[in-house]
Amino acid sequence: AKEQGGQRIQVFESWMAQSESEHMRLNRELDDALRENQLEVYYQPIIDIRTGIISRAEALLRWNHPDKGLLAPDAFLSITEQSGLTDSITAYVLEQAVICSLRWRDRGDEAFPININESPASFVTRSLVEQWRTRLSQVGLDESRITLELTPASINNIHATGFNPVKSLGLAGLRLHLAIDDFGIEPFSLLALQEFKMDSVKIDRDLIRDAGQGGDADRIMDGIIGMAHAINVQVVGVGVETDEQLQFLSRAGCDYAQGYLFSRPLRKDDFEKLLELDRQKTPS
Ligand code: G
Ligand code: MN
Repeated sequence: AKEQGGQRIQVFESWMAQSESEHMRLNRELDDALRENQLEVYYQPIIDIRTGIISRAEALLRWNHPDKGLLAPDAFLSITEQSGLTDSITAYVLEQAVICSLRWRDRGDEAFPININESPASFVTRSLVEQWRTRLSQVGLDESRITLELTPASINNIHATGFNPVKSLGLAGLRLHLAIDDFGIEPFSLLALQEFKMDSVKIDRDLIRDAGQGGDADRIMDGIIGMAHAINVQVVGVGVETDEQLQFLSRAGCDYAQGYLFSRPLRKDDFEKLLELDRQKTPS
């Protein structure tokens, strides 16, 4: 924080513990990855619990690393956040999501709703939002079809700087939907639900793990769902792996579920096949 002029907050990231050379090497590799199409966006379905059908997808960035195999963002994003590559990666993820959203129609023949994570797409700068706005209007994609998932840490950061993207950048005007990721396991101000006009919260898989056991986790989730619904915020359960967890979420009135019980994150083509199968189902 001092290096960057002081009077600011800098959240500790794992890359800071790595040596400078390791950091630089990864940066160079990532630069190659972008140019050599080693980056790929996977899609994981998000199911409407009431009807049982796929209603949206989360876009998840993966890096097909030549030596290390398939890498999830945790393994490399904290590095990109510090590099000039961020904007290119952001643009790449958005571009992929836009193409798929336009290609995969929902049941009402509207563009398919897709969630993007804020970490591969740190959008909270004016220029980035402008870039997105331009791109979405160029392709004629209704902005509300793209949802941005923000982490509590990033909401805290935004809060600490006194900067409100909804007000300052007119995100409400842009009509992008916002979701809070990792909800329930990291601290953040509940006021943000209101101030940032969140559309949904995603209950973290650490809480979902104990769902349906009749313990405190159930009561906490009942509370989260009740609170969210009282202010018109929808709830997604993440990391749903068992029927028991799904049954609990259904009873508790949770709106959406995402997890291995339904599907792992899939490559674009595989997701498309899954979607075709799903379309043949009648909503329950
Ligand atoms: O924090 P976020 O919601 O963006 O995390 C999504 C990640 O969670 C993805 O990388 C995905 O592979 C992983 N994931 C998705 N569903 C499940 C699940 O049912 N169990 C576990 N353990 N991980 C999951
Ligand atoms: Mn997410």
